[in-house]
Amino acid sequence: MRIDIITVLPDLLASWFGESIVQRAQSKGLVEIQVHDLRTWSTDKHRRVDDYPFGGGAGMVMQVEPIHRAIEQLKSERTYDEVIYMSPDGQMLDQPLTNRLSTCGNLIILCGHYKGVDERVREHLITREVSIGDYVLTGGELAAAVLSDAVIRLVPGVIGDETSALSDSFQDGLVAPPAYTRPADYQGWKVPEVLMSGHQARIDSWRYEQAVERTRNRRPHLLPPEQGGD
Ligand code: 6GU
Repeated sequence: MRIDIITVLPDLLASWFGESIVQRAQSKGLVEIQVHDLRTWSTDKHRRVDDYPFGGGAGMVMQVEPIHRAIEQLKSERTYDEVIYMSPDGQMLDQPLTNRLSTCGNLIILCGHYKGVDERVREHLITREVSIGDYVLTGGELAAAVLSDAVIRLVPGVIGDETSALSDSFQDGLVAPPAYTRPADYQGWKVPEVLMSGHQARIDSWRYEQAVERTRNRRPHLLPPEQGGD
């Protein structure tokens, strides 16, 4: 999988992807992340990529031309499955969307800034708009890092224990059950007996019940109505 990120803050993202599990995934050749400075495609001598909004009002708007040139150049080099624009009014990122994107070969992610992009970018160049929650960030970069991280960790081989991505919170529509490790009794705080019983079927059903109970309490919208969802 290859992800091309277009941003006005390339150093910020490059440092994030230069560390951690994502870096390991890149050195293993499982994913390739290329961060591009939008200013590279500016035609302005001051390398500007934004301008005042028509009709007036506060804040600057990112111009269509540099973004168009950036996306066209990338598209001339390879085929992309999606051109994603990170925006607080986009489709909410959740595990089903993350799963779908993890099966893609090549993605472009455009990070918004200022008062956002010229609407013609969204009309003509973008295939999907994604938000990471109902709150406003100063730019789309952190959101792009969140989306990329969530997607990359699902690529086979990226995280050590492959079954662990499948047993994540949300992966089966439930949050994760409680987990414990040694000691079995810490100053009187005890681990549930069933986990030490060695009886795998009983352990599995205990974990399932706990996951359902926790989902009902914390994320009822994930459950179907017959399991107490809303
Ligand atoms: Cl994708 N961008 C910005 N600027 N703020 C956000 C967001 C994205 N998602 C949630 N808040």
